[in-house]
Amino acid sequence: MLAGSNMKNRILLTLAAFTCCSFPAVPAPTHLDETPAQRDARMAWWRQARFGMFIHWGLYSEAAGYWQGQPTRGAGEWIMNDMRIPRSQYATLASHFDPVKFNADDWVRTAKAAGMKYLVITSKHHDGFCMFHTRATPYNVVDGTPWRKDPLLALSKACRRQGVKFCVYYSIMDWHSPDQEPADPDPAHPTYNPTRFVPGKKRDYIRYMKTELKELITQYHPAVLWFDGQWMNGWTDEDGRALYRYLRSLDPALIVNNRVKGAGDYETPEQHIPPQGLPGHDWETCMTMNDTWGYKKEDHHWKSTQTLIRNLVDIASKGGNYLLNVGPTGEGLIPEASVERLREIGKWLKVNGSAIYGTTASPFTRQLPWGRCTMKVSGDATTLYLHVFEWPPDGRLLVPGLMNMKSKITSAYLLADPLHALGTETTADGTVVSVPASAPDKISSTVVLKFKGASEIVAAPILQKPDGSVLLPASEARLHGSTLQYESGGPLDDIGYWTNPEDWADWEFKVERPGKFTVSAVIAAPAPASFELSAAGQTLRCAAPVTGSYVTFKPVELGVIEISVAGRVTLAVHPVKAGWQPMNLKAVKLTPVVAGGGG
Ligand code: FHN
Repeated sequence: MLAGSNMKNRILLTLAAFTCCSFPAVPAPTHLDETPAQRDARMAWWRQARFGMFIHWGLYSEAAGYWQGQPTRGAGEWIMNDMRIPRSQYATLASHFDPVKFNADDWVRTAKAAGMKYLVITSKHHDGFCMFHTRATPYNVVDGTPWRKDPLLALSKACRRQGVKFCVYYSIMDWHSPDQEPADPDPAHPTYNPTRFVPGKKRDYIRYMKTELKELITQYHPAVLWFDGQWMNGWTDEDGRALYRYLRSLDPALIVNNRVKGAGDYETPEQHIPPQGLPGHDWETCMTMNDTWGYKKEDHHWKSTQTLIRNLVDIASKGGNYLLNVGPTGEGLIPEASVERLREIGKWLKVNGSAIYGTTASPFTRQLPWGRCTMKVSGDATTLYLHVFEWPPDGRLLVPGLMNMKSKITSAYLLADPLHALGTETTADGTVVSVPASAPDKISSTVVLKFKGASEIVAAPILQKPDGSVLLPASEARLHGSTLQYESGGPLDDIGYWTNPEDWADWEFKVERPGKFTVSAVIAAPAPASFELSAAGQTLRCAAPVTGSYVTFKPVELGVIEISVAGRVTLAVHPVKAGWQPMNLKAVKLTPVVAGGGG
């Protein structure tokens, strides 16, 4: 519970009363008279889980990104649409689908070893092919392929055996259904997306869909129904709410995502992490490990294990779940590059999992200069998990703004070395934890801070990172003027609407290690714009990079400034009024100039 106090900028965070995950007044529109407590109980395992495996597997996996020898430019699972493949030709893939190397227990073992607590697999993607034995259509993996096996049945049993929650994805949009057709048919190039209902056929399709969903719920018992394709023409919020009520009537414990439309239990940002999280909502970021959901044999653009682990930490620090995708091959194998990364993530979670599972969002409103924070509260005992990406070279890990903790801290230690107590002290800027010279883990090391009772977290100044740099993000800027505003939501995380050249922005930060700094910025500008950047009595005249749009951001080096005295510094950005054109500003960064070296 947050209680205002009489001191400016001081937020008395009574953590003891801060119960995990009970969000006030934002129950999903369940229409089932579910109380917040009942909803919390239903969501409890999902909130505890924090990390799941997404699996996109279907006929498109057999195509592997190629059709008649030509590569598709889009995602693997969109090949039918993007290569404009007529339904009858696409369906011939079924006659080759024979994933003899598929082993459900192996897939579940891979997910479990990675530390994933649930698994969401495509039961029917937009292409309409059903990866389970449905009575509603013969266009399914048992009746329609030489393989004649039901992978979802095998996976649901393997998940139950191994203690992983089994969940299914289902696309409302269906490029194969006779009840749907391309919304704007182009006889020359029959792309399917988006579809619309064939006039008079919507009820038939909904009946078909409910038949399949009832089969999935009653025979495969998914814990989550993950809808998609809700953007097709003619599917309405009310249709989504009616479907949500129907599904929850079949299984009151079922969790449904927001893409059923008009209802749903959690938000589903895709391929990005909301910069501020989605406070007051349950949410899950879904993300590919390369650039495609469904398998493409040529897509080797794999994210590093460091990126994937830090994404998991960042998401958990904002109170979300991470649904990380694998795209198995037509033979039924998860690509080795995915397996390698999952194995490494699993090793990291073996040591650091308690700092992820069942945690809630960071209590700090400002991003920490060295990494992220997750939290657990139990009664009047609070545990902060400090996820350190950038290890302090001087062995002093400052937690900015965490004040008056001396008498409250009951223990401080590394998760990797819990028997070795770490010293703590309170300074004018916050609590300092004395840590060893080297980090236990180069990707992210967890420092545990346990304390009893309320803590005081004050809005601390932005501080130098361990490497001496200073990051000034849009979210921390002070905005001055009539139209300027911070934009967030989706991948947006910038200062925008800079239409008035009288408007300006500044940041206050604290420098403990003075010196020369190369100043850079990340800017999006459709037209030329000039601005002045001033700090420590110096002014740089700068030109924004013309990036072609307000959402195409590029880094640009602006010059060098010298901060010769330690202490608080204000950096301001003012438009040059003559010829001003709006630009969007994501961040400004100061990087120490290395003596005799580059910036
Ligand atoms: O079009 C689909 C896409 O193929 C994939 O399934 C993703 C996963 O969330 N959802 C849709 C795009 O938003």
